[in-house]
Amino acid sequence: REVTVAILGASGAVGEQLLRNLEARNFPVKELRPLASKRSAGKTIQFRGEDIVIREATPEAFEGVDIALFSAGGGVSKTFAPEAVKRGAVVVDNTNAFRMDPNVPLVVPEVNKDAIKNHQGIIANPNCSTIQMVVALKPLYDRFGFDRVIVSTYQAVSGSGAKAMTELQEQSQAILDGREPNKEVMPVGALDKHYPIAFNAIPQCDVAEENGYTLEEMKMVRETKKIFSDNRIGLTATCVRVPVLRGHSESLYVELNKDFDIEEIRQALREGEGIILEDDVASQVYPMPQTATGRDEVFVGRVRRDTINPRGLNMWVVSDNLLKGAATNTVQIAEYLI
Ligand code: 11C
Repeated sequence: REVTVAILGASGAVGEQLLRNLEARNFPVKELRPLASKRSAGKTIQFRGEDIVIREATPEAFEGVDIALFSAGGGVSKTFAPEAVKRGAVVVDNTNAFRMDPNVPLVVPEVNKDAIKNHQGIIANPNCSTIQMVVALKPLYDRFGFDRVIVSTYQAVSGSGAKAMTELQEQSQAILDGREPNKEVMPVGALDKHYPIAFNAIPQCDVAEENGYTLEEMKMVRETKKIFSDNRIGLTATCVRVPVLRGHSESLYVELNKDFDIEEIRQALREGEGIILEDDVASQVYPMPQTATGRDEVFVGRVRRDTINPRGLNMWVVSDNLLKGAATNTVQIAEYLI
């Protein structure tokens, strides 16, 4: 069956990848309806070789829409998701607005696709750094179990949107030219204080929470428990922004509940859905953002046993944050819907 698909946030970094993903996966689109704020309405996007004008998002713009893919910020989702659902659409929301709502499934198909069928009109797409981590953890969870995960992230600027990508490029050029770099977006656009991300690493992704962690770090903690439906998972995260345009990297330490042979771990990862194992440090084979960019899979490497705890495992996980971390996961959910 062919469906009418709305994309809210069509002119953004993720919106662009949603369009390319629908094309690449031959999603059965009858009508594509790009929507955005008043500011971006009137611009055109390209879909299957046609120019389509972006319409302003209004409640009425969702009349006749079957599936609505939202990626325009949490506030916009809160305003328009109920309006779209009221008009019969199913919303796959890429923001933080509904993720922890008990009535909203939070889905990474490789881990919990069965949760999709319990939706009441809205399905949430997790945070990008959570998605790639849980895909890599899933085969280990199934075969060995774990209660303890320590993750440190090395996140690309595209996680903060298209403006952050431009900022990194312009700052790099300015510094190379000996000019003072402009600082307006990183680490968090809405805050007053900004630091250069070019030639730097900033240990802050998203705003601070009261417990001393950042929102990005607490998203990883909360979302992981919900996706695995397991409140025992004790996860701690440190999220760091690095001067990379696309592709989040993560260093994971996992304490497994069973003894393991390292070859068994590699085999489990090789067989894991959506995972590509690139693991041979002696031959300099490991995942990197540059080689993961433009790919839909989650890449895992540097798999090794902890030197102290024989049930401790270290690994390195990389994925394109705009694809599996956002657009690909969203479109996969939409595929299950139809
Ligand atoms: C980042 N993970 O890299 C964020 C971007 O909650 O969907 C995605 C934010 C979200 O800054």
